[in-house]
Amino acid sequence: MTSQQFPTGFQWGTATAAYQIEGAVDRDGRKPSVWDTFSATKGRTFQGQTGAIACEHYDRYKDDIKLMAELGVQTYRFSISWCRIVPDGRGTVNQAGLDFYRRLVDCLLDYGITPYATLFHWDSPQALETKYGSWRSREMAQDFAEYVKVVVSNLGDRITNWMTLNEITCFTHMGHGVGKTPQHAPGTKVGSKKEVWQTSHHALLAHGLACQAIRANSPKSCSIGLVDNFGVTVPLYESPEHIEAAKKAFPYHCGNGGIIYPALTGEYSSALLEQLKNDAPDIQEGDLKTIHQPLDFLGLNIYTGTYIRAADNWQGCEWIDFPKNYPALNMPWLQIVPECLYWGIRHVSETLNRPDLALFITENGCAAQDELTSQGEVFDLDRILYLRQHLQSVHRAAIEGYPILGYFIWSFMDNFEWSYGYDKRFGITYVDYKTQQRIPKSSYHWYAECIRQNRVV
Ligand code: GCO
Repeated sequence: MTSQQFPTGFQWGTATAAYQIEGAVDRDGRKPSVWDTFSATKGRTFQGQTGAIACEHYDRYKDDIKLMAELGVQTYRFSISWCRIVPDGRGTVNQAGLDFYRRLVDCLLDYGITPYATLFHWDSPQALETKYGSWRSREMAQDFAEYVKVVVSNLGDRITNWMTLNEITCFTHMGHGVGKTPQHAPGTKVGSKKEVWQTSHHALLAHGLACQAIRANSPKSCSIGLVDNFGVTVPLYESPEHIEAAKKAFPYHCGNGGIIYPALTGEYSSALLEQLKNDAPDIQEGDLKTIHQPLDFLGLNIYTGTYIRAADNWQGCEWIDFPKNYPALNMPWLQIVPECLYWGIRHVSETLNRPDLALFITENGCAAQDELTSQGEVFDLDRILYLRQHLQSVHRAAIEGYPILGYFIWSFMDNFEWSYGYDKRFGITYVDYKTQQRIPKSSYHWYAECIRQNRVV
């Protein structure tokens, strides 16, 4: 095996999400999501941009999938929009919505690309936000499970890799604020931290009920995962004491102790509960058992990390702030910490004590200042630098024997970056939003070569 060679069978993929690429928001029976409402609200997104048109993927999916096939990916992670399938959130099923995803998946399968479907990527039906405050209510968990049952019953003959939810904190903690305007939809102010934590608890319940719905309704054997953007604590120096410190810090990261712990261990971390005290969510009898469903894999959305060193304080560790000019890419939080992928993988296996759990990097990538040359090309050498270093970190975990089975670049093409609108470009394919032309960037060609050689080039 040459250097940086991945094990045979390593799966190379790419990822997108419905509201970020599809457009066609009022087509074929789809009804508004909370992101339609949020992005149409003055001041919530960059220049008031919305996903109404996005990349017109709803109409252009055949050409996009052809471009994915030319890239050489074996897998493609996309999300299914609840608002296309059950437009009112509950009740009537929209056949045209199911038909769209059936066409999309059949096109993938025709090219030999394996579909990985995320059942929820933040676009909650507005009807349920209006009816009962969406994730602020326990009802949302049951309605989500009913929607999942519809999808899996109808598409489970074609899709056998399911991810329940994408990044719970981003549509709960970032979508509900105490005394400040949230950055994400639904953009609701609530009265206490406890109410915010109750929204993520309801999302965890939804995850558990969805796992049960998939297993009960899939016409074929399938694999089920959760996708999370947990906070990766990275040892400042790779010595036993600082590695131990990074492991001690891990459960204190709120998204870790409050999301990944209940899902993978059946308990909120004691470190978090100590911090939250009366702000902890109300947990009903049986909730944790419902949440702690067996999983076939975990999806890790990791872009950066936090450096930790050992300290003789009560926690035995301390966070190290980045120096002023620390290298970052084109997002305020995108400091370059390539070891974050290696340590993220290790934390699941060791800190969470789940060496049994298959892992995928379901998102990794960066926004960059992509500019078209006069020849109509994009030499995104900064993105290649970022991706090469991060893939080397994945490679290290793979050859050390950790169960990392694949990698999905975020993202296949430039798209609607939530409150940043189209101002931030994460794609390995450039999208000219005036013409909807797709232009493969240098990173696309570089990634194609990695896939061809099954190694980091
Ligand atoms: C996320 C979302 C993606 C983002 C990407 C860049 O992880 O926040 O899953 O939808 O676009 O991560 O921020």
